[in-house]
Amino acid sequence: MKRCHLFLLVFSLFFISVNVKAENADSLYVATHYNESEYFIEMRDGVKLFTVVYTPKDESKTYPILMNRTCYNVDGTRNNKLRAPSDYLIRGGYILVYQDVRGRYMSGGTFDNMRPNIPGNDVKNKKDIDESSDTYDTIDWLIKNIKGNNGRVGIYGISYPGHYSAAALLDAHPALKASSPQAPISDFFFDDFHHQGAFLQSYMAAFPVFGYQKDSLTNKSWYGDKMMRLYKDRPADGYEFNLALGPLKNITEKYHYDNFFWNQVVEHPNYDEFWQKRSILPHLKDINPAVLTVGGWFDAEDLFGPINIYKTIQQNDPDAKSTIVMGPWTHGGWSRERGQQTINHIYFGDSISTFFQREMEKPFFDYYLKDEGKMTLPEAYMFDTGLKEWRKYDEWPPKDVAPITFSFGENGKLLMDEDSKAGAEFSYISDPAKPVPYRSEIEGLTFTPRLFMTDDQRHASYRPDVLTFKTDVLDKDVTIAGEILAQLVVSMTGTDADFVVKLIDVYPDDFPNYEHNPKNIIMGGYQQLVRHEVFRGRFRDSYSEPKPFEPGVPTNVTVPLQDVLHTFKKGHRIMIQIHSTWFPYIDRNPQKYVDNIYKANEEDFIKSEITIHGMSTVKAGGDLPTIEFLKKTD
Ligand code: PG9
Repeated sequence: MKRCHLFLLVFSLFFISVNVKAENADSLYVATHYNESEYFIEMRDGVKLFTVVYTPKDESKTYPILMNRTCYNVDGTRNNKLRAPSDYLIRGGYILVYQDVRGRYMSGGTFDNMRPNIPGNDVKNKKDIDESSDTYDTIDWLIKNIKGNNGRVGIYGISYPGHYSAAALLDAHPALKASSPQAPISDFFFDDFHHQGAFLQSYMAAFPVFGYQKDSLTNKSWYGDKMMRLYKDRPADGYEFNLALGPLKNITEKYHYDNFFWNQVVEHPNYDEFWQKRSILPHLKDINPAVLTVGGWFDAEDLFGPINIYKTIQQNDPDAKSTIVMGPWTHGGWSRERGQQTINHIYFGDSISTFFQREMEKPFFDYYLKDEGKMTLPEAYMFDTGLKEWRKYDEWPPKDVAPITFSFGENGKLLMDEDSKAGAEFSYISDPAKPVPYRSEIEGLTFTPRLFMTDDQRHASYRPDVLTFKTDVLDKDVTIAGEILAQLVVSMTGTDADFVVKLIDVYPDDFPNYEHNPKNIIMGGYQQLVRHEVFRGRFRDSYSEPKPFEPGVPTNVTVPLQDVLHTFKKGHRIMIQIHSTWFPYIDRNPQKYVDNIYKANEEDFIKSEITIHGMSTVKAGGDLPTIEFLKKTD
């Protein structure tokens, strides 16, 4: 088999395993307990969506329908090869349904990334189509045509399928009683491809999957040759490979020149109407079905999504039947059980995914779709990633938690609830030609970033272009539960900059090594990343109207980090790092203001001396005030 075919096979298996759960139920069980059938269900505009249906052979009773809509090919769930949902649900007495969304694989129509929702005052009769109307039409057909259903429907999915599970909530079909958006994408300007306006260059290789329309109904990928443009060289070192690429415009010229999604990203560098209309957040109102939103605290792809979908539903409808679960997982990790739950070098406990599947996910669907069991799920079921234990909350973020205010002292001292010395300044030279590596280890060309979310930050601490502040050794446990907001006052010699803010747990020097790690991974003194965020400074006053900095003028930049629940244990230290490049996780800011960084030239990339002024603070914990311009709909 040719190398490139072998690679495509490996890549497809990786992609399926990452985006559709590892095979849970053995095919023999499925073959002996289910009948499989396949349909092309007609939508209101005549487009037909390919749908695979598994009905229990035992026809003595009726069953709820549990559906999954995906852009990643339902072919993997045909012929009894189910990979979702969990084994508990596959063996739990449900009619299981899997559908290719519009424009993907065996379904008709045209694909649109994060297809804009078009609210209709009468969803049943609105003429416009979107994921909400496609879900409505599918449910309507299933209820009327699939024998043995009990008239109730649930939907679940991870990542893009998680987004479709959230879209199902909008003008929901009356039979839809429960939805579990898991690692759902909410808005591509804050999930996946961008963080607060900065482009995730670590996603560069993912674009072929989403940027070409297929020209026929097919259960095979049609973009493999575009993937190979990038992977044929099989770079061993993603940092070097991306640095050698130079400005982003070289990616357009060399790889993605005919990719419609890449070209949309290039033409829409700001949070304009193109992105705003693709956000699901403004539409999450009047939610009737029960919602179980699930996320991973160390999900490098969709962490913004679950947290903000849950918070938006809560804000719009405090009485909604809505629960959030956040556990020690990477993207979709809760669907995979390996016994020991480890993320890169860090161990979090055993059978954590099983606990979620058995004690949270299955009881949720059993209760709302079958009236079985009791609803004992809390408002928020959150895993403390420092104590490594589950916690239940009546509200999230907790309002009864007083935030800690961190500020920056001399000699790298991180101050807690203590002001920095008047006039204190901390400077570094940020050089886009020598960006801060985002990994502690060498990795090749990523499809998406993953393992850095708990990575050791000592390689960054040693660098002069990384400001590192740490507390004294803690004499008691310190828990941070809730939101984090960095309010920086910055100045620079350039006219644009990015700001990376990191919250880090520094282990004691005598912390024992973990058995699952290679011998060279020293846990004593480990600087574990707990939370990070990136902010492209040009968007400091508005995501849709960027502006340059004035050299030398102290300027406010607010960096909202995603929520955490982490206890820094006695004997540990709390660390905060600030820097302005993080590569190739994000693209390099030229640091000379240009209108569109995707079209910047080599000569636009300049060194800049950046100063963080002492009045900067990082507030952590509790329910912090929402900064007006940070609201996602301008
Ligand atoms: N949110 C994930 C993703 C989207 C786009 C590119 C790469 C990953 C996912 O759907 O798996």
